[in-house]
Amino acid sequence: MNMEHPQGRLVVVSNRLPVVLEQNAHHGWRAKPGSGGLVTALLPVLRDRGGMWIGWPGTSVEDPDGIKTALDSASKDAGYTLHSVPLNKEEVHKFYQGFSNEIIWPLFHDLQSHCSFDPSYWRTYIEVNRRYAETVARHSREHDFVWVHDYHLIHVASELRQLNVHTQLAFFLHIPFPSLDIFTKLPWRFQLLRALLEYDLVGFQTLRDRRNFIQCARTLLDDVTVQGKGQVVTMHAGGRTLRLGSFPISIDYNAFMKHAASPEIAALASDLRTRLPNRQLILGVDRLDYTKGIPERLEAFRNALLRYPDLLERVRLVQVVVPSREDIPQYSELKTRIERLVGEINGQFTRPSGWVPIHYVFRSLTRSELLAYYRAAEIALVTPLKDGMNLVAKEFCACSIEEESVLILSEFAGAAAQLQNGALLVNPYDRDGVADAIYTAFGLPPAARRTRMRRLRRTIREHDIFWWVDSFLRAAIAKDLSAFPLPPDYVPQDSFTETVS
Ligand code: GDG
Repeated sequence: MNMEHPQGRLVVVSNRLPVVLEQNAHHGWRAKPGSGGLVTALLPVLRDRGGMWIGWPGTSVEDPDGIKTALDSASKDAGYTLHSVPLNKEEVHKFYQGFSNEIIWPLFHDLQSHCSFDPSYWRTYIEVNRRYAETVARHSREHDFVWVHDYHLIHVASELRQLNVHTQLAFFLHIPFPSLDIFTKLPWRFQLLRALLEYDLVGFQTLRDRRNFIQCARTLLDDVTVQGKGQVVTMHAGGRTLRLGSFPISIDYNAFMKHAASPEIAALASDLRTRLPNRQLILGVDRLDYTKGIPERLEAFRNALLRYPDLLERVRLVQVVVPSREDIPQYSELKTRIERLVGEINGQFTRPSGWVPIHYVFRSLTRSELLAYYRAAEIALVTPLKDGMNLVAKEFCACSIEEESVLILSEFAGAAAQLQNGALLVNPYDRDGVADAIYTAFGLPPAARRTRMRRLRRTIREHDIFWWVDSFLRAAIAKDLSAFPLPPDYVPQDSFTETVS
């Protein structure tokens, strides 16, 4: 057990439980423990000192006994306890789709025109956050360390304090924190800001997110002071003292690397490559989401084909779009827009030789298929309009076993702060700039590719998901914050390169 971590049990709270629930006509509900990066990283801590995970099981079907039995049995396999917070259909609509995904998600990604500021969403958000807090209060004890995740649950600490829970509470925001001008558009800006102050530690993905938060607090609240300037600082505000840190989330680098190097993935990747003789594979992998900049990327790709005819028949863009949040109207409109653009571009450039510039996949890939694409691709095009971090960029590098591929990365992905020394950084709105980067990547000699990719892989290997969990937990209790200097390769995203085309 790491003595530099908080010593009580770990209580993880997230919107969704890390399980997949299935209903079977004969055996009722079954819950399969999840296998995402966060679970993998937290598992050793949860098993070491005991702990639990609290969240919504992902179904609005009301069968509390059936679901509890399934979660109890999954808990035995998982090595930690799963507790569910049931949500009915209206709560899913107003708390999850509404306040979380039609207000905070677009606003925090700088897209206030996508927000629907319905006051009833706010009321349900508070009620549901209260329910999560009650579940935490029911199951936790005095010295537990409660770690709440993400924008769905900002209010949990505030509710817990009202329930007289005084254990250590920490929060990590997986998405960006917006600048003052954008944050102040939120009708509930004071409430949300004060709610964050109720935690003892608040973690952001990047220094820029933390700086935005501090600026909002300084402007909206009285008597705010901040001490320190490293990865973790101390803030005094609203009569409370808390720590604020920048913890860029990461991946299980070794697991990705080893799986990508396996004979299974090597064979799948080589199969993909033989279907593209003499061509470079450019890969885009994104959830269906307007923050990911998919139409902008397709336009930039079209621009590249128009401006650089050398690329014709020499590249293929594989764009994987994973279905997500299709119940929200803007997401189904986005799907239609992407499909229209793919059709247009393919119609415009397809050659009699059989070359089709874009291969479009609209489904979730298996992990093996995804890794085969990562390993086979020469270029990854990761161009979100704004992203908390972007794990696809890191996974692609980890799987680039031959180290001969190129990452083109948006300046507005949190990952750019760590990866700018090896990636080709672009402004995703700049169609000429992205087209130039595609052409540069296409022509980059193997030695230059290797130098860049090695730098990227080293950074990700040294700052993997286990480093992330460890630094977060240590930041919660460290006596001396000078033990958290900024990593040397971690540069705030304050400088932008002028591209002249
Ligand atoms: C949020 C923040 C932040 C994708 N397609 C398939 C698939 N994936 C997996 C990837 C990756 C994950 O989904 C996507 O993670 P991202 O980080 O890229 O993006 P969000 O889903 O928006 O995540 C983001 C993250 O939280 C963590 O803090 O980085 O900024 O928005 O792991 O591998 N997995 C499979 N098939 C697919 O087709 N199996």
